[in-house]
Amino acid sequence: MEPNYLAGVIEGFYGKPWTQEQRVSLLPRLVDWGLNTYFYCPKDDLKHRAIWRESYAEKELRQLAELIDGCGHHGVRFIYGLSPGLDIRFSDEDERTIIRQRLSQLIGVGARHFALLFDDLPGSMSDADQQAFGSVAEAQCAVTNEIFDWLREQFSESRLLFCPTPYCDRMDRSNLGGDDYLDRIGTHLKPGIDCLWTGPEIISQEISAESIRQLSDRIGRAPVIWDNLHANDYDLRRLFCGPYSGRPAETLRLVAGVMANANNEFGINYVPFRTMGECLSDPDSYQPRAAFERAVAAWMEDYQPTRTALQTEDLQLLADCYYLPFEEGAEATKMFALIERLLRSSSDSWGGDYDKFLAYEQRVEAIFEALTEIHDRELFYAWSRRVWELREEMGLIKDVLGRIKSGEDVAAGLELEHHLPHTCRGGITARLQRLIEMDENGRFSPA
Ligand code: GDL
Repeated sequence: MEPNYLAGVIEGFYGKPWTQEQRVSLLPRLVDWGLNTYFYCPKDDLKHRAIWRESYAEKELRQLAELIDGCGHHGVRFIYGLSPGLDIRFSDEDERTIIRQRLSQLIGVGARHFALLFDDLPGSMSDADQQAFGSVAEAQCAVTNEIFDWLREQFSESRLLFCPTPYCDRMDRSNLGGDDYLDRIGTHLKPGIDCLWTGPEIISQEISAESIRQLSDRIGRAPVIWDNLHANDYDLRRLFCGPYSGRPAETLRLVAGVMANANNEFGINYVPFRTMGECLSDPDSYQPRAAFERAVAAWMEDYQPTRTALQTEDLQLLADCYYLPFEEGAEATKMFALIERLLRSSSDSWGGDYDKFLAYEQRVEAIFEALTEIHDRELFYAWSRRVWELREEMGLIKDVLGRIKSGEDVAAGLELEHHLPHTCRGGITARLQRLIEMDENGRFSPA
């Protein structure tokens, strides 16, 4: 991988940003994993987006300075992202001055690379801006180009990244940002500015080389992939610790970089980042499952026990249960199929499957117990509510299967000793979810 290829991590999710300690601890690992960039743009750092005009207070700035120094020390490129799109007045000169002031504050503590992000916006602008620029794309380009020139006058090597308003094929098809948005970017955005892109979807299962070729023709440059494969801010129940996958070697050669937006839960990103590093270092021979198994084994270093040790195969089962957006890992797939079979068949035909289920149930229970005792409390907290829920469901299934096995008629509904009415699967959101059914293909209908 040549050094200008942006390979790294984006802290770019909605929700609670990582702590300073977590970010600093990430840097040497990035280097170990062959990654070279850390991109700071947490949506809920107020000064990144909601109140983007306000400079950092001294204490906040000191922390960023420490992080930038840390990046310098480890040879990791630091990129600072600003999202002025919610309410910027493109035609107002003062607004550009404010952007320069905001970036200058960071330049003052060592930042050299920046991004202007225009994602997750309505895609329209004021009448005054419409008159001045004619289109959202041209307005965004005018501001970004001006900042680019200003930056390059000071630092000839600075990178400036731009996130378009339609940042995946689906958004482009729905005409977000107006007619010919991406073609206008191709015409008006200065060469040398990088353009971010998430693929066919916001969360893309696959990113084909052909889709990148078509996009590059339109935007007049090779995009940098903003990869949301392991981001989990959109579904509170999930964690993703499956291997980096779905980006063929040819795709990776056609882009100017790949950066992964991450799980909110910092500690859960070990396998995603490590496998991405492995994939980018040698995309032709990369094997996701083998890389995953190696990464899980290495991840055991984070699970130092106080009492009972977690076993590697148990961590792998857990990681299989919280794998990728579009698939469970091998062992979780097997476990689910087993449970489905048991619940949908008569107990006469269960054979040895019931005992296999009981073994899984006990394993989940034991995994939860072992997790509660690890030294790294943040890592335990990252897992705890999800694994608690998994354990609860496994326990509930055990109760139900036990009653079926003893010949009880369960069709009328069971009252279960361990699950008092209204003390599980409760709350307004869960009730709302029950009003709308979702089928296997993710299609919705009223229940
Ligand atoms: C998005 C947001 C990102 C968020 C992700 C997953 C981009 C460019 N922006 O739309 O902040 O974490 O989806 O929900 O991806």
